[in-house]
Amino acid sequence: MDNVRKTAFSGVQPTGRITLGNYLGAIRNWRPLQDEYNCLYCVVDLHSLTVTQVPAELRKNTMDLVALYIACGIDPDKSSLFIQSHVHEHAELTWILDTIAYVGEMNRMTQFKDKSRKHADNINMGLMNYPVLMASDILLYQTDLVPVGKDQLQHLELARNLAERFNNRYSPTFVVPEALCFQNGCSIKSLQEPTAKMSKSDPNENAVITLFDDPDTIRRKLRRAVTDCCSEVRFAEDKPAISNLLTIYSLTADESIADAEKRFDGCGYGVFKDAVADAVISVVEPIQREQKRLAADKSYLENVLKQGAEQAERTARKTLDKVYRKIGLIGRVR
Ligand code: AQP
Repeated sequence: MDNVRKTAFSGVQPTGRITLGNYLGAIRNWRPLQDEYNCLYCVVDLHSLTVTQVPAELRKNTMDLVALYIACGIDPDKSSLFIQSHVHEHAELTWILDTIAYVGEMNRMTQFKDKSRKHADNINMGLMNYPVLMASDILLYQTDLVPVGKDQLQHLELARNLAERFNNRYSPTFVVPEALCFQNGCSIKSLQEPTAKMSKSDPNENAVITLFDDPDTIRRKLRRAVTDCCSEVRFAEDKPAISNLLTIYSLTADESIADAEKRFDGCGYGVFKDAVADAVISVVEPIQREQKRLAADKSYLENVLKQGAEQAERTARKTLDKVYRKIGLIGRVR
C-alpha cells in the first residue's frame, strides 16, 4: 500500500440481492475514492452469518457481489477487493476488541435492537457483536475514512470509541477513523413503508428495488410505490414517500431536487413515477450487463480475490501483531 495516501475501507454484506439503497448510499461513492486513497473494499460475509443463511445462496450472493463491485467501477488494480473471511485477522481482532467493549454500549445499538425484533427466534451473540466485527474490519487497516450510509454512523462511532479506548489504555495503535457520508448522508427508504430504510432482507419484494431487477420489475415496483396525500411532487417532511422518490430520481437522473420539483410541477404522480423508473433503469441496466459478464468468469474473480486478500492480509497482520504485543501476548516466531 502507498504510505503517503490515506486509507478508505468499506463493505457490504452478501445477505441478499443488493438494493438501490446499498448502491446509492454506499457502493456508487466508492469509485471516485480510488484515485486519491488506498482503498479496501470487502464483501463482509462473516457479518451476514448473524442472520440465518442458506449456504448455497450465501456462496452465490458472495460471488455475485464481488462481480457487482467491479461492475460498479471498483478496479482491482487500484483497490484491494476481497472477502472478509479470507483474512482471518478480522475475527482475531474482534476477540481482542470484545474484551474492551462493554455489554451496555452494545445493547444500545439501534441495529441490534431492530434486528432482534425482526429475528426474535434468533437473537444470537453474533448479532450483538456485529459492530465490534465492523470496528475490527476498519481498524485493522488503519483506516482514515469509511464511506457509509447514514444508518451505519452509530457503528462507526463505536469503532472510533474502541480505537480511542485501546490507544488510551495501551499506547497509540489505531488510527481513529472518520465517516464519509455522501449526499448529506442520504438514506433510501422502503417503497412500501417510506419511514423505514430500504433493506435487502425486507421480505416484501415490492418495497425494494434490487440491482438485479429487470426493467419491467423496476417500473412495476415504482408504479406500486406508496404515495402521500395530494398529487404534488414536492420534497417535504410530511411527504416521506414522494421525498424518497425525489431523492432516488435526483441521484439517478443527476438533477437537483429543486430542479426536479420544477420539472414535475403539476404532472401528477403517474408521470413522475415513470420518470423515476426511466432514471433508475438507465443507471441499473449497464451495471447488470457488466455484472453478468463478470460473474460468468469465475477464474478471473478468483484471481482478483486472491490478490485482494494477499494485499489486505499484509496490513492486517502488521496491525494485529502490534496489538498482540501491546496487550502482552507473546508474538509467534516466524
Ligand atoms: N437504504 C439505504 N440507504 C442508504 N444507504 C444504505 N445502506 C444500506 N441500506 C441503505 C448502506 O449500504 C452499506 C452496506 O450495508 P450492509 O449490507 O453491510 O448492511 P445494512 O446497512 O444492514 O444493509 P441492508 O441492505 O439493510 O442489509 P440487511 O437487510 O441484511 O440488514 C452501508 O454503508 C449502509 O450504510
